[in-house]
Amino acid sequence: MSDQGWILMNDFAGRTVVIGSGGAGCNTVSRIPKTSGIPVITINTGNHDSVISMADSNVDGCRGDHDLGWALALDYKDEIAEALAGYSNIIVTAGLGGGTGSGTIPVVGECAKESGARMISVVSVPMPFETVRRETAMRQMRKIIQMSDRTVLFDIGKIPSRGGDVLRMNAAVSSADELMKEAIIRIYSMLEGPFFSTLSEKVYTIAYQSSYDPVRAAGRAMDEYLFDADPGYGKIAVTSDSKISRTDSEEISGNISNRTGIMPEIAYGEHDGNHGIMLFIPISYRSLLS
Ligand SMILES: Nc1nc2c(ncn2[C@@H]2O[C@H](COP(=O)(O)OP(=O)(O)OP(=O)(O)O)[C@@H](O)[C@H]2O)c(=O)[nH]1
Ligand SMILES: [Mg+2]
Repeated sequence: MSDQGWILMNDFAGRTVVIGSGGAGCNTVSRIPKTSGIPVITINTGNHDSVISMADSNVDGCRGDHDLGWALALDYKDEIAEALAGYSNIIVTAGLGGGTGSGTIPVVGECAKESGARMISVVSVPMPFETVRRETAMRQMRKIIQMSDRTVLFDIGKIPSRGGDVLRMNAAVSSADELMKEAIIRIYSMLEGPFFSTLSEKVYTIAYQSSYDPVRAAGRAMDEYLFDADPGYGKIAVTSDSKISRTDSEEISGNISNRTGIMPEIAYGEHDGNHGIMLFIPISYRSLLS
């Protein structure tokens, strides 16, 4: 690695924290292995064994009222700011459509702005049959996109199963948690390493496939956009948790650029064996904001 690479890594290493807020956010971050060494802060309303527990233990959530979640988070802003102090990168995750998670992110965003940290939001929108929550989530999402330096969006209703069918609620939710956790770990390692330039656009969706054959995994991941992604827009980032040979890497780049006209950036890990290939695909967020 070049000298410059080391300087970048030294500048950023240990500077990233992950926040899970609300029921969905806390569930997602609980999947991050303790052995990863990733610092995690949980925020919830009432007694939920979270690091920051807003309101009394007899209160059980904000019942979908994000104004209440926001007002509570403002009351706890000092605690939140203290927990975030010293970090330059904040990855915050929540399921939109509820009260606590959706209400907290803007306050986390204010704390980030005040301390000069950047905020990456990893958020999901509810299933289509959760009609009201989904509409609320779409409105909340616009604000979150505007406040965040980068946003990664998951549409729980579009999470495909292995066989290609749409998943039932419980399976879709736990699948979303797993994918979001995976994305958080990848973003964490990008932020701690010299790769942040890879996420150059503002809004992303992700697609994920795992296989012993990285070329096949990348090909199949292209069929799994989890939001209305537009692969013809901006950059595509590919990460793998394992080593990829130069030949495989060239084949993946070739396949993706043939299909989208975009030459992807590939960042891969150090492990041997099974390849978990994740594609970060930019969304033309202007259409989401209109
Ligand atoms: N990924 C994931 N999503 C969930 C889970 N539970 C619920 N959701 C989704 O996330 C949305 C928000 O739900 P919660 O996370 O429970 O809401 P909250 O932030 O705790 O807000 P309040 O309970 O209203 O204070 C729901 O509409 C669901 O679509 C979960 O365990 N994991
Ligand atoms: Mg809740």
